[in-house]
Amino acid sequence: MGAPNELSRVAAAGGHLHAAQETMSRDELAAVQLQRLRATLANAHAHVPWQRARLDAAGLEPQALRSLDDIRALPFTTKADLRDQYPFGLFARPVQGLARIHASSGTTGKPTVVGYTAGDLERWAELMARSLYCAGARPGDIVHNAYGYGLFTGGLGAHDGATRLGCAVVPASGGGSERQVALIMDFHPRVLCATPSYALALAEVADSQGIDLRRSGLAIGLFGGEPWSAAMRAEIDARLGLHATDVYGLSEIMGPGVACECEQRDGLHGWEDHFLFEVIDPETGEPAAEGAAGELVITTLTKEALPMLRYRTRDITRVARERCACGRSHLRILRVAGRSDDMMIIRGVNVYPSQVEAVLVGRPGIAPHYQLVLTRHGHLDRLRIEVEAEPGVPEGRFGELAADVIHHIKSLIGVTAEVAVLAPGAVPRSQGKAVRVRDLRPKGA
Ligand code: DLL
Repeated sequence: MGAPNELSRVAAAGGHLHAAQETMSRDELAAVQLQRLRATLANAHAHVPWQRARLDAAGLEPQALRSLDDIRALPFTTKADLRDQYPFGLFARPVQGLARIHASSGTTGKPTVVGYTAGDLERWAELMARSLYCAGARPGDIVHNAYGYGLFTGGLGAHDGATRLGCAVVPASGGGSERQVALIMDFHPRVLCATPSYALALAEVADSQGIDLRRSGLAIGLFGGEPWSAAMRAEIDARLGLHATDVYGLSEIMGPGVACECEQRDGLHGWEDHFLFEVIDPETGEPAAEGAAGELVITTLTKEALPMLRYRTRDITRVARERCACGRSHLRILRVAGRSDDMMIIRGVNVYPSQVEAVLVGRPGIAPHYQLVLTRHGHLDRLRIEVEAEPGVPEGRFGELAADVIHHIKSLIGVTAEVAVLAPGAVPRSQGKAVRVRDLRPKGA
């Protein structure tokens, strides 16, 4: 098992792909941001009637913008706005001038549609290459890309970034896990890109075939697209023998590569020369106190086709602005705990799925596969946790394991949950983003 050596190799690698941009002083960054914000507002004002109306109503004259804070006069943009303007109403370029269109299906109604000019794709590839490098990938690496290809931005986003960095990409996409494991063992990629839940699904398939992925030569993982806990990271590090790093992004803003961890793994560097980040109190819309948790709001600074102004991500996080030990000056987005949409309220206690995950993963006898089932009884919501026993645990012990999980959920999160320990393989596996919550509560109640 080469994990410790690999870790020191990653730590020793250091360096930055775009050193001038990644290490500039915060004052320089702010100056770049202000100039780009003016250009972005001008682009939106000139080409998107919906944005022009909002900018005019807010009295924001793009070229007269004096400080980054002036943008607070502008109302937020939400997913609903994108849906209302379906499909191309927020585009600042005619569709004929675009190079690519992506869409996310979402759970309700119309998909969210996003467009890119050739220049937007260039910058996305650069930022994803920067992210890969930041995580420890290097030109010449083989990158096994198990993000889904298609309308989802994960596959093509990681693909273009790895190509830009000078890597050889294996465009595996999601699914066909046995074949993926075989390819990983035969090709010896140094880098794996996948959702964290799919990385774990690959480890499980390898285990069931008696294959040890720690011997594959994988050194670095770039995992994102869904929330994952520190406990899940430890599990993935151990089972795949690599250094699992967190990468964040969303299609409305660009796709993967909006932010990425460096070898310190202490928050994700949000690329501030291309995005303006705010953290707000989701209730009031006011800025959260410095360092406090809140909803991440992002404004694009270099997007041509789809300039986004104050987009409410629904992602709950905190940011740190001190310079990181890696030398990068760009702020760090601390692990995204979850989306405000995914927050459950169980007898008055706010709970995110990732908090439950942190309790489950690594618990003796329990496998890291779970789903949360929400039901309503009278006026109260109830939480049922479906989790699997590790292979080899006799069924006679399931009751005792369930009692242990109930106890730890109560003492660590403060909620009472029902727990069902199921046989190995009973929880559906993901090929992309895992479905963590099954909400069986009556709609509209
Ligand atoms: O998931 C883009 C992406 C692909 C990012 C691959 C990273 C890797 P969407 O499908 O639009 O785009 O979903 C975006 O996924 O608002 C978060 O709620 C969640 N998300 C993405 N990355 C992370 C992460 C892609 N590292 C939504 N941690 C976002 C937690 C994440 N949540």
